[in-house]
Amino acid sequence: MQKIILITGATSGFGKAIAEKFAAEAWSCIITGRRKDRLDQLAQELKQKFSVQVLPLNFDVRKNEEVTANLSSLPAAWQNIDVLVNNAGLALGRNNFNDCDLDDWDTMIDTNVKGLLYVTKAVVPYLINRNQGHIINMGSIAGKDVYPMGNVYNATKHAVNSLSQSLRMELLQHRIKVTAIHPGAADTEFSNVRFKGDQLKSDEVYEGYEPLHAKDIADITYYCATLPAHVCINDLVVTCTAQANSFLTFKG
Ligand code: NDP
Ligand code: 8X3
Repeated sequence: MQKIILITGATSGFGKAIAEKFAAEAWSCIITGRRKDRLDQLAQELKQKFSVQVLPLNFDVRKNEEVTANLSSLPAAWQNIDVLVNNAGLALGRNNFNDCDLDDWDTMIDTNVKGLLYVTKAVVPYLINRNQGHIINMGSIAGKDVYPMGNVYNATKHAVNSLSQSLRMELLQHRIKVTAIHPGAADTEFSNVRFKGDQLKSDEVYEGYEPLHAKDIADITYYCATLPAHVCINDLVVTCTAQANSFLTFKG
């Protein structure tokens, strides 16, 4: 019986690398995201390269009706989910409080917090049914401390940190593991999205040091997901060697 992983936000960055890593290890993958062309292409690639089962589900995590329509009545063969990775998320803008855009705040809160909740609510019944499972939430170093002009993004990742702790306590009785991974700066499409396509601004974030790469987070996620049943990494902060915390990176 192949193990099954569900990864939100698999169309780029960490999510895509996690799908590739688990598929390479013969896991069946449910991959999700809004960009259908990328999702379908990744599904094709994983099937061809690794001969695994892939179920691409195209929805927006901010819309609970889309989340439930896609996840609440999965085909029977896909209901035995072993690992859920709540990865979909984003930052928008990096401005002083007074200069921030209200729509950006709404989008970050709706995606990073409410989206994670909607997906988890839809998937948890499958895990409870089997009295086993593992939820891995993608937090951030920004959810462990804060940095100037990170205001609402920081707050959403603090919420992920807090929800991970609550879920861990409340799902203990069902033998469900909850891990929160909190990465520092990584060179995915994250900064391009944050700066709304301004590639120069995005590139500046990673100048002068080697950041984390998506593959690093994929390997760490795989390690967390494949520990023995009695072992759980609850909380894991990981940065590149040049980064001490969310506001101090040595660019030398
Ligand atoms: P990317 O921009 O490369 O990937 C983000 C993924 O999230 C995409 O697949 C995107 O898919 C998906 N996504 C965004 N909004 C939605 C939505 N409304 N509905 C469904 N899917 C959505 O960034 P990363 O890989 O870096 O980010 C992944 C996670 O890691 C995020 O939660 C981010 O906050 C976190 N993180 C990133 C760090 C970094 O420095 N890169 C460091 C710490 C944490 P699509 O657009 O197709 O919907
Ligand atoms: C992404 C890392 O430091 O840019 O969560 O917020 S940071």
